[in-house]
Amino acid sequence: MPLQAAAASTGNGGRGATMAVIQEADDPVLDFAQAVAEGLAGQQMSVPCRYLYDARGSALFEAICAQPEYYLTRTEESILRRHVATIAETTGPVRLVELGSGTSVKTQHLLRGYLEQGVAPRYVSVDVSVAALALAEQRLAAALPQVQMTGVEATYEQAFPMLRELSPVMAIFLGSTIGNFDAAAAAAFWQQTADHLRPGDYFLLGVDLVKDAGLLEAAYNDAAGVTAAFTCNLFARMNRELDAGIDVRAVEHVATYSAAASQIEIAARFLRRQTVHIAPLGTRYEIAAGEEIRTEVSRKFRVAELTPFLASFGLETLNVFTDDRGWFALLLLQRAGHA
Ligand code: AVJ
Repeated sequence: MPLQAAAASTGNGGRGATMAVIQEADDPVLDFAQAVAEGLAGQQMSVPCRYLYDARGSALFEAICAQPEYYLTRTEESILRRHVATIAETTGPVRLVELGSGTSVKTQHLLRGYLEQGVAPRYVSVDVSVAALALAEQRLAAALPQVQMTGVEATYEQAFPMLRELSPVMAIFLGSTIGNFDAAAAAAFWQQTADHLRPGDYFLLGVDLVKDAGLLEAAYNDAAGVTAAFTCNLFARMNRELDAGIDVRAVEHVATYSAAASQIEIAARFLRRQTVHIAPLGTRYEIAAGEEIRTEVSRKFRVAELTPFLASFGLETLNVFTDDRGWFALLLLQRAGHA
């Protein structure tokens, strides 16, 4: 598919940050319309989770990270803070490329670790939300003006070729975002990663670990209802962009843990029968009362299973950093082989 690239200064006073916009030439609304249409046509209805992150969805996700039940962000941040020096020492000077960076809050700790080693890191941040990138850049320019940041609006697939060009590099994939991929998508992701990293390059991976189902379900059903609002925003977005005509008040967030699949499964349950209109395509879908549309899976991992799996793609685990409770892990990986 042809790519259109455009770079524009984001006007932070010429401090050297740039925003590169890599976007498919397709109309993004049409893209969303087609994804929804495809997802609603299947047996098990679903919508790809990346569409959760429009400007409002990205803001809601940030609010989720601050909820008391959502331990993931805080735990990962504490692990990162404790081990940045080791990570920076191990990799030495590398370019940092973060996938799905959101607003890059956690990454600031990492960048500080490199600065403390006397390395002024080059930081490339890749996200599908241009709003999140702009916010990240603003905050980073204020907190760490020494860091040269480039924001890239792109999907992971679009960003992979950059890794090879930026080597020596450390790719960064935090927050257990990898958990959004089903088994096939994860295998494809790791194959692509291995193909695009050069031998000796690094990968820093954050994963949420298997734990008590009650703790997991609480994290995805916060009392303040922010996660529910995040799920429902996908349907509000359909109304805004596709003129879908959904009564969002009759759509309910459902998140349950499947111990058999080691994953949280998130869906929107329609409380009454509704018609979803996809205006750009001129199509309609009837959703019956009680029917569910899957919006996300969030897989949970066991380090003892993950490391041999990653090794099968040529990614060696150099370190596993975890918290005292063993709730979350940061894996420092290195692409094996000789240059
Ligand atoms: C950003 C995919 C890591 O799975 O925990 C949080 C998304 N969804 N609450 C996760 C999410 C609902 C989050 N990831």
